[in-house]
Amino acid sequence: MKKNKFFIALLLTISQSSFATMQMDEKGMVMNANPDNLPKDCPQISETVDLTIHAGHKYATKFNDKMFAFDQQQWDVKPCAKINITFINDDQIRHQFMIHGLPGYLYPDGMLHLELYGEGELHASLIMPSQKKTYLVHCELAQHAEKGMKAQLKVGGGDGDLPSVPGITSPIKENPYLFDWTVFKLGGIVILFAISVITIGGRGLIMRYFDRHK
Ligand SMILES: [Cu+2]
Repeated sequence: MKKNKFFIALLLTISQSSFATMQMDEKGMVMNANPDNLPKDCPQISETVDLTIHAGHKYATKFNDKMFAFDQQQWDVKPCAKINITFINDDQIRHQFMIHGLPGYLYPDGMLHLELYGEGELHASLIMPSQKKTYLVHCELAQHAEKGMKAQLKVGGGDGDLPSVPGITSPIKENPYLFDWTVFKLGGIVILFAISVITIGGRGLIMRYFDRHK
């Protein structure tokens, strides 16, 4: 009996320590929220920003060929800003709000992860570092980012735009499912040129060989 209690206590301690930054219920989960710890490079919090972010199919209708989107594709905060996020999923399906590239000593895997299994609302806070940087925000579910659920969070104006952010930057490839004929044409010209060089050169070599062995 005593042994069992000890093991249960031990298991609880282990599970609580390894999931210390994870909250989960039947509606969704929050991983790596950080409302309190200042990044090393921040002497203090510069501003507190309340951000309400919606996710859903209806926000994609303004974009061509998109299925899912956040209601905004870009946010801009000051260096060392504290952001209080309210994440609302307007769809009946799962959506995530993930920020990547955060400092690993505060955010395991450099990531803040919010996820709602269906319609609902979640809250999480984080504190951004001081450097000017553009952070990738997306939903990591299969094909959701490709279908439009991608955005960027800029700190201090950011350090450029990310590719394939709907309405902001063009995709790296217009449509990955279509064959890119321009590459084929360019490649074809190069191959034709190579073949002609080889055959002309080769013929010259053969002729020289026969000349020598007449
Ligand atoms: Cu999604």
